[in-house]
Amino acid sequence: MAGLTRCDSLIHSLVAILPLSSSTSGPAIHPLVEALAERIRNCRVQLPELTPLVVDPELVAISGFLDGEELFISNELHRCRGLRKLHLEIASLGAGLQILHSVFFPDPRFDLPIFGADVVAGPAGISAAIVDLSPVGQQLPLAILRGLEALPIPAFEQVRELPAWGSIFSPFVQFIRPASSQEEGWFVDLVDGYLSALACAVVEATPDTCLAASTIQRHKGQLSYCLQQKRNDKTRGVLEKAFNPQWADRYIEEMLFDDPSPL
Ligand code: BLA
Repeated sequence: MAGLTRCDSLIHSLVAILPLSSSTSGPAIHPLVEALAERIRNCRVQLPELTPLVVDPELVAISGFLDGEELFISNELHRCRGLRKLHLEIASLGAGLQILHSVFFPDPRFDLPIFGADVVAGPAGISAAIVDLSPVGQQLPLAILRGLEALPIPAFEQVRELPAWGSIFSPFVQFIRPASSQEEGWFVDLVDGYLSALACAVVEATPDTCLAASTIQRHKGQLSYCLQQKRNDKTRGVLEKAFNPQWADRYIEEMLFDDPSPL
């Protein structure tokens, strides 16, 4: 993240960099985005040895105007025992677009999957809600598998088809367009279930050494997850339009899907 300390190219389109939280600035947050963020925070706080990650203050809250429309991105970053980076981002970009993005990246020494959730709310409502615990090896760790198998999957009306780069997700991925506020509530509960399964595994997990074959394989798996996520043209498209291509590139490489440190 150090590379983002000098975001000169980013700032040209921004008129203000304000150290404010999203709840005190910017447009009203969509109820699903708000509820999901709260749920993720509640799960996060229960993780062992949780500590905030030091982030460039310019990247904690990014605010400005583009063509008269308010832009706002807020980032919360932590680490805990077993997870190298817990990222929760809420963004409002342009006319009525709100995004909740959250990824928990494991420390490759631990046999843990990657938690990912993304919610995209447009003027016509939520268009995408996705959650997964994605494997970084051949398959999910057994404890995670058992935890997810035990979770009832709600009968969402509109299940969406994954894009080609979505081969990184597990068979338990849920990608839906919620059809009602009831379904939105189901989705929040589902994310809670995925996070609870992860939290149990985090508490139980013990690290392998840096040089263990299992660590090396999981490191490779995480690199490949990041690479595939960067193939999502929709994320890049929004950020490029709101800021500029260079800024979008650095933000994606260094904030959203930064590679794990070399072993
Ligand atoms: C789709 N992501 C999208 C869409 C937008 C964004 C605008 C299109 C909405 C739609 O298809 O209905 C934008 N997402 C963003 C932006 C950020 C973001 C700007 O997170 C961050 C600032 N995306 C993720 C993660 C997952 C993910 C962690 O970041 C999954 C765990 C998935 N987003 C995802 C998928 C799609 C999507 C699968 C649909 C892509 C498609 O259909 O082509």
